[in-house]
Amino acid sequence: MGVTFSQVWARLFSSKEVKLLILGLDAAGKTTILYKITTGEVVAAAATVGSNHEVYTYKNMKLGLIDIAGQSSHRQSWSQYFQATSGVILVIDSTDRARMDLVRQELLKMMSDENLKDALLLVYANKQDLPNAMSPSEVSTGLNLTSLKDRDWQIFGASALKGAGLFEGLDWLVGKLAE
Ligand code: G3D
Repeated sequence: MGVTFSQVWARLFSSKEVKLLILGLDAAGKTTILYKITTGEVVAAAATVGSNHEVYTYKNMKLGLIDIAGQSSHRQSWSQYFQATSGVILVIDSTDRARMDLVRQELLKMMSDENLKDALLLVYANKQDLPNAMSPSEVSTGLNLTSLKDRDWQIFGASALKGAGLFEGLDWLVGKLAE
């Protein structure tokens, strides 16, 4: 998966958006993360219908962040967004032990999609501010991340509410995109 100098140059300085999808089950914290990153605020938002799209320039990279609704009825249409995606930001509610298996299955499904074969995977183990949250390492085990072959992935503990961990994750992603 070689990236030439001219590709890096184009990614860094062209006005083209780097497409990043924010995915995860409903109530994982996707919309909260989108607006915490782009506005610095925790914005009270109604449940996402379809998607929210924000453009955010970070470290000279123009990121097109697309937060897609995660209810089961919407998950079937996730793949419609996959084309030309550079990275997936998977948001996990770290307190939601009951649905870890479901997220793992959804992750496997999306990672096997041809349109995402080169996409980076950033996982936010969100809601770390809550006392019953699984640690990032527990979430990683639950998702079986180490089984993902030929995939650049990284997991970060995060709290969208407190703003913790979000930019550490974004730094990793942008660093990888610039490689
Ligand atoms: P979604 O876009 O993935 O569906 P939302 O999820 O961003 O709408 O968040 C769902 C609920 O989780 C919201 O609470 C939101 O405030 C809360 N939430 C998001 N991130 C965190 C976090 O890091 N910690 C805690 N404690 N809560 C978080 P409401 O009450 O509005 O439904």
